[in-house]
Amino acid sequence: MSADLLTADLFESVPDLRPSREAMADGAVLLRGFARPVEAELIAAIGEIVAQAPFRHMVTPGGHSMSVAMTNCGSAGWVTDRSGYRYDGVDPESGAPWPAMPRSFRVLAARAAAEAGFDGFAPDACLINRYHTGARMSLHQDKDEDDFSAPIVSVSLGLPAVFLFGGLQRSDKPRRFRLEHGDIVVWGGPSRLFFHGIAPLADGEHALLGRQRINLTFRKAR
Ligand code: MD3
Ligand code: FE
Repeated sequence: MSADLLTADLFESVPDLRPSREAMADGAVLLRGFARPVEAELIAAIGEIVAQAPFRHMVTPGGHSMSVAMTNCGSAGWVTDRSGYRYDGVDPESGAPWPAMPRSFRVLAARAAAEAGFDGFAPDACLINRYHTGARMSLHQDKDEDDFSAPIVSVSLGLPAVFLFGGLQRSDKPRRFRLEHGDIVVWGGPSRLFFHGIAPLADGEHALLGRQRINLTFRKAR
């Protein structure tokens, strides 16, 4: 048997680890594995941010504590409390500015956005969400930003999650997508204001992050 045929047989049985692109909706592009080459830098940078601005369970205007723990980096951070949702330049827990957005974050977000057709994406906010087993995010729209013409870029790390992707109306039946470690999604154009959420996180163990999922959400807030 020729060496070529043996090689072909071998690769037939091996999972395909190359990044791939999939359209989820008009303006929404899933870049599978796009963050994998920089996973170690991202995880190290998250550790430095969390040392300055720890994860916390914020309270919604309705008085419920969120199951997802959050922190931010960048010149604007998304916060919620009894008075409402807003972007704030300082961490309300410390009164200090949010940690600066690491260069590795900015470069990755801009590259992913460009890959999806949005050149010149310059996020000023990065919300960092941490999910433990059972944590979820109910269906909502992201509309606290000043400019909806900029996309949102999200990076999934750690345990996989089921992403719920609806439409412009809350009543639109959500489709389900599995988001895995290293996946990036760019949400722009018509999908920018679509309702979306995350189903309760299933328990598991991730080789790099253990029993958690971390999501980075890059926005142009101001
Ligand atoms: C679709 N976070 O922080 S990221 C959020 O995985 C949020 O933690 C989820 O929704 C998470 O607001 C999902 C993906 C995401 C972010 C913004 C979107 C999807 C979006 C805006 C419009 C449409
Ligand atoms: Fe959202």
